[in-house]
Amino acid sequence: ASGRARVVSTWDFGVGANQAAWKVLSTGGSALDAVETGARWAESELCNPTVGRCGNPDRDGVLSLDASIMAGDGRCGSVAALSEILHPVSVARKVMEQTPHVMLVGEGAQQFAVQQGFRREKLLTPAAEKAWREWLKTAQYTPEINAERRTRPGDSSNHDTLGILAMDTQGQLAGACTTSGMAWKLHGRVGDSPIIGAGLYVDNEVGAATASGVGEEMIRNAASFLVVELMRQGRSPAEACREAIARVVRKRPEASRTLQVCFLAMDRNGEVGAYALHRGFVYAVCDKDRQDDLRDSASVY
Ligand code: SD4
Repeated sequence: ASGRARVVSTWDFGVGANQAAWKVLSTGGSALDAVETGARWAESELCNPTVGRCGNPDRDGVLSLDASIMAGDGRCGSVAALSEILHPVSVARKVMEQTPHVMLVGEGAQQFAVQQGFRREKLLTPAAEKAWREWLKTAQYTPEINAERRTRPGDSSNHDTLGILAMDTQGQLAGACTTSGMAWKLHGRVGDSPIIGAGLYVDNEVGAATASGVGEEMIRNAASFLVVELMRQGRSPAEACREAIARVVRKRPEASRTLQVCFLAMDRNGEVGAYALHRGFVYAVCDKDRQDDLRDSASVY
């Protein structure tokens, strides 16, 4: 029954997120439930410095989380700068389903989460707090390329978000994105992950895209929307990601040498593609034939 169902996720930890999502897809569940389940796995089980409860805090020592969720029919919800709530992606889904809005931020998002029954809890780990105190000694904000692959929880790594895209047995698409954002960011900084069209975009007519890396570049280029629109014009997922990366480079050639930007896309036929600025971006693909497929993305540098 799992037929054409497929789920793809950013980075090597995407394998775990996909496996959680696959339990939903393989039993006939919806793409929307699948991506939420995969993102929840990353938020609570992963414990890395860039997603969920073990994330590194901002410059002021506050762990603030961003997440979004989108269905292929255009329904979407997101939260930004949300603190002390374990599952931002589920709050994003509540914003989508229980409010007339798309996005809630900061204290208002937290207030809404508590009203919806989410528990407020301290999420900053001792390791993350220690890393922050260490960082304070120099207080230099220098995002690293491919942080996740080189570091362990609590290290001073900077980015690597979970972006997850799924197609269910009915051919419906959905996506989600969840992150603690850039470590040591200014308090109040919002990245691309909760911004529909930047860190995530899904359209049943075409396909879905998500992003990881330095979010400012994705916002500047409305990047995930761009990838989906390029697929609409006939590009394959890989070509669309490559062209969007080229746009990022064109706009900021110098910055592009030191920042990582990664795109992952899946079209409505289940074809998957990716492209990154720098080497080292990997993504996980999962369907009825293989549940632990990890692929290397091509890159400019
Ligand atoms: C952000 N895009 O907040 C996120 C961070 C990230 O891989 O993706 N890291 O800018």
